[in-house]
Amino acid sequence: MKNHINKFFAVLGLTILTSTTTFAAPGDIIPVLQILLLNGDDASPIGNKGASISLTGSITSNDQQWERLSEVCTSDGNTSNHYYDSFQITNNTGTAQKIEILAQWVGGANGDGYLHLATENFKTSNAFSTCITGDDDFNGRSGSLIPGGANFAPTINSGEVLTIIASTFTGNQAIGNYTITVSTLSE
Ligand SMILES: [Ca+2]
Ligand SMILES: [Ca+2]
Repeated sequence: MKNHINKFFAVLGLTILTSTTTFAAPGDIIPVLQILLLNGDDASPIGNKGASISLTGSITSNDQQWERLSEVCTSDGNTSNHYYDSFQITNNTGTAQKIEILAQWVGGANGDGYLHLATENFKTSNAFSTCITGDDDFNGRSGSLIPGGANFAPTINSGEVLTIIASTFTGNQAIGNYTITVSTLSE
């Protein structure tokens, strides 16, 4: 069984962690969870200049929670009860790129999302030190945009990995589906 799973992972192009290569019986749910976890660790490559990629997800009551920071990465007076998803992007274009990140919160009337960009090693425990910038509202509450307001267009260096955090304005609120578009600026 272990060999079959190893081959399955190999076909998917995923690396198996040594500590997780011991599986039990056929039909075990563990391999499925493992695929999801490993996929989550894969950073999505941004496009070349003028191109964009899309990331989709949903903020649900099953998501992790954090003390959602402000647009300038300071405390927003929140408690640690804001649901969030995180994505990693990377730059394989061979040269530094400026990017724009647009989140569209399409989950209905309660879709007041909040967008942040952080360094590769973002965790809820080091959010203050890894956060780069954020944005609450763009075009009303239906969107968030980095750069937004007085923010700057972030640079992602060649080979660098950054973390995008999709979250909410209000605590304990599952706002549903969203789409995040990461555009590589032409300038
Ligand atoms: Ca989610
Ligand atoms: Ca918002």
